[in-house]
Formats: sequence, structure tokens, C-alpha cells
Amino acid sequence: MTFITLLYALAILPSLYAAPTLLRRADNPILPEQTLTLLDNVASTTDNTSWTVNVYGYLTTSLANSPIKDIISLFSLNPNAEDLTRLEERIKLFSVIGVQKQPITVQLPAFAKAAGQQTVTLEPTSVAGEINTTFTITADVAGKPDATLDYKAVLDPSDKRDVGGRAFLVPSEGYSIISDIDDTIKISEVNDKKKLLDNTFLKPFTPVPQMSDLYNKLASGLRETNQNPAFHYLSGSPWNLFRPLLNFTQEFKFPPGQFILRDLAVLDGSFIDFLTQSKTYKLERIELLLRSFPNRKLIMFGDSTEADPEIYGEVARRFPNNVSCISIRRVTGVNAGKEKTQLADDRFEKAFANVDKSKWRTFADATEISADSLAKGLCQNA
Ligand SMILES: *[C@@H]1O[C@H](CO)[C@@H](O)[C@H](O)[C@H]1NC(C)=O
Ligand SMILES: *[C@@H]1O[C@H](CO)[C@@H](O)[C@H](O)[C@H]1NC(C)=O
Ligand SMILES: CC(=O)N[C@H]1CO[C@H](CO)[C@@H](O)[C@@H]1O
Ligand SMILES: CC(=O)N[C@H]1CO[C@H](CO)[C@@H](O)[C@@H]1O
Repeated sequence: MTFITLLYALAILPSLYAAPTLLRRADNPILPEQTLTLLDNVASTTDNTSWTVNVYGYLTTSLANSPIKDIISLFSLNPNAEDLTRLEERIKLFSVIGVQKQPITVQLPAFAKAAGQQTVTLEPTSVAGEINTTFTITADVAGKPDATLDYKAVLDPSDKRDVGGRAFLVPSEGYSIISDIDDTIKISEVNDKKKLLDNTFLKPFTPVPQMSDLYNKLASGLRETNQNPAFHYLSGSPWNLFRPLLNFTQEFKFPPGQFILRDLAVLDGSFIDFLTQSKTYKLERIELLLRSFPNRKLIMFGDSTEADPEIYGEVARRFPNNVSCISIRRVTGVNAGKEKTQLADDRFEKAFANVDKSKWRTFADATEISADSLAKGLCQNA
């Protein structure tokens, strides 16, 4: 049994025959045993008078039995005490079942000012507990362009948790930085399955050197010229890893931004699939982003291990006017055999066929990239 199959059996299947939904109270509180995970997201506008807030996440409850022992023996893991604590924390994020057909009511702090509009009730969760919806609010409630909107879920009155979601109010024009996570900003060693497993489930997350510096310089360069930078972390990782990944970006001071992560339920096959099967998924997500923000320019960062060059190349062919720059990190030192193919010139030439040569580059070290040039719309250092 592969890892994902195991998780699938544990996490997804039970939700298909979960108990029928209980009668809910009118204010749809989230119950103490339920966990709401809403990924940091974006709101879009066409005229700055109203904002459409995107909501994506899951409502789940935990499974009683921990699969930790099975996982350790299944993958011959050899965790030390600290690893084991992390493994337990992270596996817990996967040992959940979706809570289906539950509407969730959220409260916006600013809504108190707008009489009669205290709360918004989201569309009920799907059969797998998924939430994918939008709500629209006026600018006096949402805030100014570039502001952050935090909203809270209505909880059971005895429940003192702080549960809710966050949306960045992204202006209709400006630059959107799309960044992959694994091996682009975080050392995951995707090319080695055992190391990938360790880096994902056992070890503290480690940043790729200087990437956070580069992103922050890029953000200030764009801000200085009023080009409204917004960050979008697009990864093949499952949504279950949202909290630790958010924590990672905060700890290493990456600019805050939207998280676009995968639904585990659509995956099967081997453990590695969550990263390797992400080609159409990433392309769809980028197209979805451009549908909400047709007038924004994209600066994209990815790496050589998976299909980022092919995906970003396709985006550049489909939306030539929207792509400002594609930068691909050349990953070495993990698996020489794979790297030879992944870093071959003809791989990149194929991936970027019919893409203007001035629109893409590769790099080994983030310090090779001039944030100033990028902020001026130049893909090669000026
Ligand atoms: C909305 O606000 C943004 C950011 O302040 C600005 O760049 C843009 O021109 C405004 N759009 C409209 C239609 O007023
Ligand atoms: C959310 O729903 C929209 C349609 O309403 C769909 O186009 C989009 O792919 C969905 N997003 C996710 C992440 O499933
Ligand atoms: C749960 C978790 O990963 N917590 C970490 C979040 O980041 C801080 C540092 O900012 C760490 O100390 C925590 O261990
Ligand atoms: C900023 C920019 O050039 N946006 C373009 C992105 O692509 C759409 C559709 O082709 C155009 O309408 C936008 O002008």
C-alpha cells in the first residue's frame, strides 16, 4: 500500500459514508471538535467599490486512530524524538474526515459598521468537506486596495478558538508574483523520494537561501513605483500542509500571500504524485488567477525538478502579454542522474519554445537575480 493510498483510505473514503448531517443551529457555528482550515486567499475588484472575496478550504474532524506506527514501518522511517513529534503533528493534519453539507457563517469585523450586514453565510461544504466559494462586499466594509481582510467563523459559544480566514485585497492592476514552494523557496529534495519524505514529514522546513530576501526586495521595488505587488504561493502539496507551510513562510519572512494548494482527494498512486501530477492543476490555477486578474502581469518563480518550466512556458505562450518574467532555479546535488536530464539545454528550449528569450531565465543562486531589474519589468539583469 502506498503512502497516498493509505492516506486516501484513512482520510477520504470515510467521508463518503459519513453520518448524515445533523440539524444545524441557525447561526451555523463550527463545533469544538471540528477544524476549519481556510487558506490565505485573495479578493479581486474591477472598480474599487466592491470586492469579491475568494474562500477555499476544508471543514474536518479528526480520526481517532493515529496511523503513525503504520507509516513509520511502511516507509522504514527512523525518526529521532524531535522528528517523531513533527511526524505526529503533520500526520495529524492528514488523519481527518471532511464534514459535509455544512454552511459556515463568517463575521467580518468591519461589518459591525454596516448595519444589517453582520455576517455572511458561505455555501455548504461539499461531500468531502471542501469549501470553494466567493462572497462580495462593498469597499467600505472590505477596506482599501492592498489591505488585508481578516474574518472570523461563528463558533459554538463555549469555543474560544480564533478560527477564520484571510484575504488580500489585490488591486486589479500591478504585478503578481507566482512562486512554487518545494525546491523553489523550501528545500524539499523532490528528486530523492526518501529525502522528500523526510523533509516533508520529519524535518523542520528549511528555506532556499536568499529567496526571501529577493522576494522582499522585489516587493519593495514594485511598491515604490505603485505597481501593487501580490504574492501567490502555488504548490502541488496537499492543503493539509497549509498551516506548517504558512508558518514556514512567516518564520523565514517571505512576503505574505495567497496559498494555492492541492486537494488530496483527486490523487492516487504513489506518495510522490502530489508533486509530479501537478502539471494540469497548476496550469488551471494560473488561468483561474488570470481570469480574476486579467490586467495583472506575472512574475513567476519555479525550479527544474518538476514541470515548472513546461507549465510556465505554456502560460507564456497562452498569455504572452501577461507574463513579465519566468525564473527557474537550477536544482543540483540531490540526484545527479535526474539532474542531468532536468538541466539539459534542450529541456529548457523545448519548455520555452516560442517564448521570447528575454522573458525567461534560469539561476543557480538567488543572488544572481536583480530585484531592481525585475521590478522595472526586465527579466534579464540590466
Ligand atoms: C483602484 O486602486 C488601485 C490601487 O490604489 C489603483 O491602482 C487603481 O487605479 C484603482 N482603480 C480604479 C478603477 O479606480
Ligand atoms: C472553485 O470553483 C470554481 C467554480 O465555481 C472552479 O472554477 C474552480 O476550479 C474551483 N477551485 C478549486 C480550487 O477547486
Ligand atoms: C507548528 C509549527 O510549525 N510551529 C513553528 C512555527 O514557527 C515558529 C517560528 O516562527 C516555530 O518556533 C514553531 O515551531
Ligand atoms: C497586463 C496585460 O497585458 N494583460 C492582458 C492579459 O491577457 C488578457 C487576455 O489576453 C488581456 O486582455 C490583458 O490585457
